[in-house]
Amino acid sequence: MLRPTHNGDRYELTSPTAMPKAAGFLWNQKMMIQITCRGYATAQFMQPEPAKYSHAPNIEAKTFMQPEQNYYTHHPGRFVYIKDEETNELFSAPYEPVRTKVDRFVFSVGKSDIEWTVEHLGIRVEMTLSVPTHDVAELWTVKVTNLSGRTRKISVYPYFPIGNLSWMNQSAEYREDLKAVVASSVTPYQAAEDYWKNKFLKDKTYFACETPPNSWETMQQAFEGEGGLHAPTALQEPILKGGDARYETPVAAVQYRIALEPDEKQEYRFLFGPAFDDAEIAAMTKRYLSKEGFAKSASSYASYIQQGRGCLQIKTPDKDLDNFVNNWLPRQVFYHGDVNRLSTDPQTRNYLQDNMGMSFVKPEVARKAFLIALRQQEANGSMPDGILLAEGAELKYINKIPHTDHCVWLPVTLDAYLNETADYELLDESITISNGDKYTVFECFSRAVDWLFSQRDERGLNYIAQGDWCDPMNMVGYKGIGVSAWLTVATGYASNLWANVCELKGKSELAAHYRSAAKEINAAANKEFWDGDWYARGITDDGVIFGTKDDREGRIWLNPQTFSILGGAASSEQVAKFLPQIEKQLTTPYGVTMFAPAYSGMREDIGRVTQKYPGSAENGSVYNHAAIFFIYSLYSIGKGELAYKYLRQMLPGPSEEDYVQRGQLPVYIPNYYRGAYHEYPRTAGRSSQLFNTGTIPWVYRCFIEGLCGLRGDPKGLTINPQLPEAWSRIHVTREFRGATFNVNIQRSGTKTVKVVCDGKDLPEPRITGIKAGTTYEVSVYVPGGLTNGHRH
Ligand code: CEZ
Repeated sequence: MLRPTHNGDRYELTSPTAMPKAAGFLWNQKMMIQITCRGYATAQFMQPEPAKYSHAPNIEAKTFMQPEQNYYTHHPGRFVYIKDEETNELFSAPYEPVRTKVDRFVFSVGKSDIEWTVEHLGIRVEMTLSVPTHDVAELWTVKVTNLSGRTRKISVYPYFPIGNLSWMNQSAEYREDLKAVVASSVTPYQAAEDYWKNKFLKDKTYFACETPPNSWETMQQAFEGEGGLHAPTALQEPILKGGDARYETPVAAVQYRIALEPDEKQEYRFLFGPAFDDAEIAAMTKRYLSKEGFAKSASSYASYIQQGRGCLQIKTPDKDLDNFVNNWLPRQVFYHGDVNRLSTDPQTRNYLQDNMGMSFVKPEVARKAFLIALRQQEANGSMPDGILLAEGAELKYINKIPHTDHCVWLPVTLDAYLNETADYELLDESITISNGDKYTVFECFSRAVDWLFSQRDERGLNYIAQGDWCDPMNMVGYKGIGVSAWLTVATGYASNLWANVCELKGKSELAAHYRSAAKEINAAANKEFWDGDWYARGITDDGVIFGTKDDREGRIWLNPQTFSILGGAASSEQVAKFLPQIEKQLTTPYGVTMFAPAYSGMREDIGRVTQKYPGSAENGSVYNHAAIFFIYSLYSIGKGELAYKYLRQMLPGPSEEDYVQRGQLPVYIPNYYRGAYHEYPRTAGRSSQLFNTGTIPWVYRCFIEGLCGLRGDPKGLTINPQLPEAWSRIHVTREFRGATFNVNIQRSGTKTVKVVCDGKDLPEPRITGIKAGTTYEVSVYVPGGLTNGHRH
């Protein structure tokens, strides 16, 4: 039903019904499209704010991507109807809207294209989707082959719904001069000043055909008629009527009436996307809409995607894991780092973490991101809720709500960047912040950490305002009193990390200052939040501590435990107390949940997180971002076995049962899998299908620095692999500071890690004096003999 092909470069799903929401996604810096195996699509483009060119039939949908988004017959999608002209039988590819049980179905997700092969009634339909590297458009190829061994008369009808573009003005017609269905609209607005902003929006959607069709229909209702989308009325006639849409919902449906000899094939190409005017449609058609244009674009796009190949290739006993880590994980890292979730004002913590991933893929991009972010630092050292990336962009939605954690992510993400690059010169750059003051990058970091310390109550605990890392925890501290246990121990972590950097920059006094500040804040956390077996999550405006054993819901939360490990608040005795509690209360077969039990209804002193459906999103799901912090913290204290167990659970599969339960292809990690494992076992494990998540750079970091143990330091590469018990050896290729390391890691009788580099025994497990352009052959021997018979 589901298998990797082409060395893991693609995944193929051979059923349209087993995992109906299974999807792939493609993007460039201006657009993104997610499309399911059944043909439903969600596409966005930037102008510069996110916009759509294919809508729902009755509203102009202007929402975010929804978790577990639901599809329905009229949902935007890309389809091809096939009609047998002799028998009038009908089916559609890929599967919707007709939903015929076909003879063969393959949904094949690649890194730079998505394909379907569908066979029915002796006809094969192959559909391929690709996107350009720099422009906004979908490039579609549709091939039709006669497999029946006899001459056939068929009609091929691409059907691309455009949906409701505007309640003010919308229409569509077929334009012979452009060989395209062109839908026109006016983006609705009310305020006069918006006219001047909207004037240059791309209010047209076009469907351009390389081969002129025999007929067409551009009005949704005329196409569908009384037959409905399962058997559209227009398809019952020999020829589409060539109708237009006059303030009626537009559609792009065209017809090719053809005869095919046995084995004969017809190939069609289409371009679907938004445009400002006719001239743009003509120019796009000229650039792309030909066999050569498509081929050129495909190879350029493949090399763009290839830029995200990352710095790690692994060969372990787990082939599915290798596929993911070598092929798909760096792709998702690159997606986040290269397009910032297609937002003009990414949340500051997202922006910094997405760019943390770029430290491993394109470090120069990560470097630039620090500068862009710090130029927006406030005069008091705080960071804004979002980082503005486009001229004229504004902070919107969640970024208008005060969250108190953004400064934490500066030292945290800098740590990864410096490990990878040792670019300590970054700290000497001088920049001008939001109010015009000039600082060095080093000073900006100190000021950010100082700000975190300044935002504490008399007990030394960090205020939460309307949220910390957990966005929807909006009512713990909205009166200005409530505090966050997570943020308190995370401030300790940030302070310690910053102290390390101060030390390396030769500022020992400052280093001592930040170390003692961390000690002090950790002591406060221990005094106020330690509940005997684990840390609480916070104290509300009314002084109520929560996330403790007295709570029926939200009893134990992962984040405060995790960051108490990372920041040093927790002693090893405390860690030994809470780890079994996490195991007992938070683990599921689909990963470790962010807290449990999920809230069953609103707690007005905690906020809207408790109003989310129990087990979904932040309300007690396997929220992968929280889970990966935890896994990272386990690697940091040498608990590689446990870390790996949770890490492996983050990937769908490899059993069929697991794939079906999660409902997602192993080509990305979603932001959550449903939790509430005990309350709602039927839905537990179900994927959100959202591929935007801060989880990703941390997963990559866990594989590189944790499992493979190949972590950069100021002078070289420190080696400390943490192989899962069941593995006796792995092979790793690691690109690092311009050099290549071929590393064989194996278990041996050694007590400590031993490294042989290019035939020489090293005195310590660390390679220094690395020369760019060199390939190093490295053997690493890790403790743990080969006594266990189950090892691979
Ligand atoms: O958004 C994410 C944020 O982008 O939620 C994380 C937070 O750390 C990320 O910065 C945890 O709260 O209800 C909400 O506002 C939610 O918070 C969502 O918007 C959430 C989604 O999962 C987005 O993918």
